[in-house]
Amino acid sequence: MAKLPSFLQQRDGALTRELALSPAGHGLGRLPEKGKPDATTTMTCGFCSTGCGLDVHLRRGEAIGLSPSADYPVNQGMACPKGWQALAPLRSADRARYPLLRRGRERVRVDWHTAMTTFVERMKATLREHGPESVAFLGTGQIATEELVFLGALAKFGMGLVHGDGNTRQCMATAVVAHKQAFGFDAPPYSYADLEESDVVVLVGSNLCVAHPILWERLKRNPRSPRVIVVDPRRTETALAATWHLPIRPKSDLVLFHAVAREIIHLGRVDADFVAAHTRGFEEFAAHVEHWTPERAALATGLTAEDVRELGRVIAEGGRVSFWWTMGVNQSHEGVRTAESLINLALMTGNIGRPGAGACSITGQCNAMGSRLFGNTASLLGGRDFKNPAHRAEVAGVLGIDEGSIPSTAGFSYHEIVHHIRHGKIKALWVVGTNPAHSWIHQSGMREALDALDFLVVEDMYDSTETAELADLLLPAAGWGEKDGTFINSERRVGLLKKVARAPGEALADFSIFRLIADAWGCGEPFSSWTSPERVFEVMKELSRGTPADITGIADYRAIDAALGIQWPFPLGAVATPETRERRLFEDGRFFHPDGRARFVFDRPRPLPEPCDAVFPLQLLTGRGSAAQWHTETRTRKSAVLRSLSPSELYVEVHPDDAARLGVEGGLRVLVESRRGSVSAVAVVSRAVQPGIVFMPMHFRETNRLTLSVFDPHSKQPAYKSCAVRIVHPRARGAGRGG
Ligand SMILES: Nc1nc2c(c(=O)[nH]1)N[C@H]1C(S)=C(S)[C@@H](COP(=O)(O)OP(=O)(O)OC[C@H]3O[C@@H](n4cnc5c(=O)[nH]c(N)nc54)[C@H](O)[C@@H]3O)O[C@H]1N2
Ligand SMILES: Nc1nc2c(c(=O)[nH]1)N[C@H]1C(S)=C(S)[C@@H](COP(=O)(O)OP(=O)(O)OC[C@H]3O[C@@H](n4cnc5c(=O)[nH]c(N)nc54)[C@H](O)[C@@H]3O)O[C@H]1N2
Ligand code: SF4
Ligand SMILES: [Mo]
Repeated sequence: MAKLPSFLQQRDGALTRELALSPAGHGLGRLPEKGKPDATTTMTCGFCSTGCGLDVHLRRGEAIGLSPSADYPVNQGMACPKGWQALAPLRSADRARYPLLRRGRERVRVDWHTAMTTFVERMKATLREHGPESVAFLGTGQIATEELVFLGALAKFGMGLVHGDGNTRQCMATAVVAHKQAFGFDAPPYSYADLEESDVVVLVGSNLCVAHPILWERLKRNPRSPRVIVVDPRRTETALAATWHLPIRPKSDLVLFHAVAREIIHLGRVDADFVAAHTRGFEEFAAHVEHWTPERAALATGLTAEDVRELGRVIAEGGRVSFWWTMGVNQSHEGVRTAESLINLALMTGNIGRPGAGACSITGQCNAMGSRLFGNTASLLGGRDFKNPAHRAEVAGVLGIDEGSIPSTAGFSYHEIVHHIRHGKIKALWVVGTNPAHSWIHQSGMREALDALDFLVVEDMYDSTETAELADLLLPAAGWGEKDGTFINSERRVGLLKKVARAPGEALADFSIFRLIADAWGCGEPFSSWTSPERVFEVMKELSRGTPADITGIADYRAIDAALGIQWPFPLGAVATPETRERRLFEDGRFFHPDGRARFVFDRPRPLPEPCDAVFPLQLLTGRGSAAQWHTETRTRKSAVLRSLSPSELYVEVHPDDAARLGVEGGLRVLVESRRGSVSAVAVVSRAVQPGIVFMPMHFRETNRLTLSVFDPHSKQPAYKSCAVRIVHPRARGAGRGG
């Protein structure tokens, strides 16, 4: 059996049992014998935010296979390749099995006691020497909500850290700000059933077929033969399957939607009753958009003025219209205003709070919603505001801590943390469940930052990620399937994850790692009752009481299981029935601002931060490459099935006209260069991109060497989807020599 630190044995029976369960041997974690399953349990998929239900088939309590749940309301018997392969990443040779401590160039195995002692001594020494702002953390949208609550509370209220952010900043920050400004709370208003009840579905900057394939399947089940309109500069899989594709010029969405709003006003099709009863700011908005004629929009977007008018007509006369957006909107220098321009269209046409309607931000990671509500980074626990003294008092009351230990600001956002590491203010960083040395924008800046740190702690399932390899201390984490807790999906559904496999070696659930740290730090007192995820779920319920995301009516994990997931809100007294299984918000026309009204929020479009020029004449877009690849591929690369469905090499999509001009043929290895770096990629000549635009998938570590450090000013979200590049033929530079 694994050797346990003595304080751990005394303090935490649950943890002792967990370690005792883990096979302490070397090599692969012990796997259960294959054979006939003797039980089945349902849990939520751990990849994307769709949150499909998977039936995991067990033999003697351990997973031996899975299939999509037929009765789960989200996926109704369907799963994408990642879901089917969800168990495969657990059984991989590069799983982190033991804490590793850097000694010079080597990383040596240490026991948990040494790991915790080192963590505490180094972090405390840094804080003593350089002050409370010198240590920061980066979290994730891919661990259980209970773990996120623990991480955020421990770091900010226990350890006294001021700065911490999540990888959801890369992903959802824009939607969060847009929701708060327009609705008064970070509340995606829809349920997936709305996809099946719309007459017109407008998808903006969303490649649903690749990024949320099961939502695309739900849309295909719509019996109303909806018009599906895709606004995307690329002719994606989704655009090909749509009824109408608008190949917009990148980052011209805001102009387009202002012009569409103007068109609807000129057609006399504003829902004046809804606007008068439930919104504020329409007059100012109408005056603002009057400047954006279809002709001006045509110039900016590359569409025709008739396209712009037609889009206005279709939305005005479409019946039930829903607007869905993802990273093509969020990851922009003006993402928040663009998201709000879509919300404005829904509000002015009364397309919200009724079946098949809505302004719908689709989330990314399995628990991005949990991170937004309970991560304690940009928002105070429960979707509250750090700046609000009443909110601080509420949280202090629930946690039984001193109000003074709650900071009165949210602290630095992700890019500010990176900036202050590079400039010496932040000296130590704790990274949990994210891989910034691959995924962060403008990698040379990130590498400089990681190199400048005195102490880097990485808590991950694998010891081989780009970030883990740089760590001074690696904490081995259990993954999805190896621990209990809840996730919250895009439609606000709380679902369960369960322990159906043993973590390898001495890897521990993040929850247990946070327990160890709390005790070793000497700040465990407020968390002394937090002995299991379900105990923390009780705390989450209290934290949610009275907020728009109130879940005090969810009795316990068993109730979530029985109801097949439960959407928030679910306040005390709510009853789960088949009829309430899929619910949308705002059906009563009341929004979360104190006056109950939604706001029209708008601004002038701003110029592209890095326009193309004679030296860098091509605009680079980045994003998801295939349904089988997940982000930095630490997990999906471990499945032979998923590997066989994915490209093995970095590629760049180039339009045939550009390829001809450059003398580039498909399959040729070229250099793609921006002002920040140069990377080698295989050319794919394709009409999926417009002339002047190239696309590269984010799943290869090289891509972010090219991207530009630009952020939306309101959400601080990185603008991954536009920078200027050039393509250099190998003959010009000798690129690709030797293959
Ligand atoms: N298979 C797979 N699925 C995933 C993920 C994954 O890694 N792999 N990741 C998950 C996560 S965390 C996220 S956030 C989501 C992301 O899901 P999506 O946002 O759908 O995926 P992306 O490919 O990043 O970007 C979507 C589209 O935005 C377009 N776009 C770029 N610039 C613009 C623009 O200026 N205007 C418009 N209108 N469109 C533009 C791109 O051409 C691209 O097709 O996917 C989730 N699902
Ligand atoms: N160029 C470009 N870059 C992008 C994007 C883009 O469109 N273009 N998209 C951005 C977006 S939307 C996102 S969300 C980010 C994603 O960026 P990352 O968050 O960096 O990507 P992942 O590969 O999902 O990293 C998750 C890490 O957590 C680990 N992990 C998984 N489960 C657990 C667990 O239970 N516990 C612990 N401790 N670790 C775990 C995995 O092994 C992995 O190392 O990338 C962003 N980067
Ligand atoms: S669509 Fe998303 S949640 Fe559903 S199986 Fe695929 S990765 Fe999992
Ligand atoms: Mo994301």
